[in-house]
Amino acid sequence: MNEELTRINPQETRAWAKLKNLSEGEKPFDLTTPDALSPERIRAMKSSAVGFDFLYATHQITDEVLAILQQLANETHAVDQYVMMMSGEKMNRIEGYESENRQVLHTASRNVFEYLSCDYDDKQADAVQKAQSQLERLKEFLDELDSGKIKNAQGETFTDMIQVGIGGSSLGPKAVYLGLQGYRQGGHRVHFISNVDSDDAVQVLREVNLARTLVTVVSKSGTTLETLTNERLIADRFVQAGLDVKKHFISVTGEGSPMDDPKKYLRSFYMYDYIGGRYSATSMVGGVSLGFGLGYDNFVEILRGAREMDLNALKRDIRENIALLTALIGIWNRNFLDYETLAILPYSQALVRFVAHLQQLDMESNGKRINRQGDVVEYDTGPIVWGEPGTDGQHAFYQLIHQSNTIIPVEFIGFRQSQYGGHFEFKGSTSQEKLLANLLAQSIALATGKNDCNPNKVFPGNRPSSILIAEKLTPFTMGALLSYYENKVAFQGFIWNINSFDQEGVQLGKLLANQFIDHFRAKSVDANYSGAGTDPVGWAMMKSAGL
Ligand code: G6Q
Repeated sequence: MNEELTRINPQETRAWAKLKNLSEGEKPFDLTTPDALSPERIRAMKSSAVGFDFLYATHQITDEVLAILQQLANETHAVDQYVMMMSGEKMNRIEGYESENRQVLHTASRNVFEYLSCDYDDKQADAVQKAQSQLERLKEFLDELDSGKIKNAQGETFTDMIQVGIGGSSLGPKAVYLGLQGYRQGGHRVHFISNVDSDDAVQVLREVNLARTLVTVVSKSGTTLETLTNERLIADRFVQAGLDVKKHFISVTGEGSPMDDPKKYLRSFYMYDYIGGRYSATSMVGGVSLGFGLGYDNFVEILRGAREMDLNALKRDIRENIALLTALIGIWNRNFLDYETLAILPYSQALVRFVAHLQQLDMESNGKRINRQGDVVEYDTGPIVWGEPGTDGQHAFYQLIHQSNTIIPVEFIGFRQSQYGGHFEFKGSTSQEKLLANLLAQSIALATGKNDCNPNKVFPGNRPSSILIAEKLTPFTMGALLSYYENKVAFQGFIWNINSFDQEGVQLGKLLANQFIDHFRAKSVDANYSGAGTDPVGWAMMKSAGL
């Protein structure tokens, strides 16, 4: 491993200094100047890959900025670091300190087609082989369900699956499942339970016939309290209904975790420590429920799309590598134009939970303040990511994006065709045309703004955005979109010299929650219990909250 590449301080590169000069010295490209958005600019600032067109003329960039962003990518060896990650180097580590110290191999979970072993050092070979073998086991299992070899006690097939898991063990698969409702197979439905709020579980349980329901419990560690609590709650319902838990429950867990117990489950699948939760939708974490809900072939198409996008990430020219280009424009916006947040606005109802997934992917990965040597960094890292599907958002929060003093860069996502192909025409245009017209209009409105003699009707403009557009949201496109964002986040982390693959920031809250749980437990067995002696602050909070 060339460790030097994971020690580069981006602030010390020549490109960083040049970008600083450009952003401070001159005014960055002003989208409101007359003819700023020429047809030539729009045509030139377009990159295409894996069925996506990425339109970025509506960012505050020039060819000069792009050239220096390319230099920044080169000086920080962004693509070389990506190759190191893909090849199985231990990229999840903080040098000189205790850390997860792991390989980062989510890309291996979709490197299951033509294996290009000559391209890389073969430290990923074992992960690829494991991914292939898990995929074969999944196919076998889904075939047995389809053929009726596996049935319930009444000899019926299964109609529903509940995925129990939280964070990375839920968000990605749920976003993808909801994203591909037009591709559901066999009338199968998948439900997701994540929150330890029992209302989440009870609501789902009311919607299914337990006798024909499978439950997939997903936890890499096998110790996550929310997931274990929900598993037990659901198992209790099965027992009350006279059903044999072992014939309905499946596990997806790490090898050797407390949940790795074949005696308890109908079938068990593995997830591996080299795949982080938020990067795991293309592993068995997504595989079991997506395979059940959308069919095995559609799951394979998701993998194919993701794999194609991973291969695009190997390109060194930023105009050809759309994830890297988006990452760099994001760095320009974050570090040089000082924009703190990023709105991701899909013009596709199917992507209703996709931004929630991206929020975790980006903010848990890059919401960091120390570099890979353990030093506090002197520059901003991951932005605050948020968003909702358009056009609903337009009637809600776009006011602030257009007219407040806070500038929010936007990444629009759209598709030329709808998933179901309904061509309802009203007032001379279809619903899809109206949707796309809105998407394009928003991007132009944010960029150019509008003058008015009434100050309340002035749109200042010069607000950056980009459009990522594909033909249709298919399983292949969905897989490519997942990987595009995973790669964007990883590229930003490589350039910022931070570890995008751990999540220490969630630990403290977990630890303190356990202290409160201890208070609740003690209170339930001893009416006179007072935690004030051991934990006066926590106890005062509990009492003040009436608990
Ligand atoms: C994701 C995080 C985190 C994790 C959940 C669930 O990258 O690691 O969100 O996925 O905490 O963990 P388990 O799968 O171990 O239950």
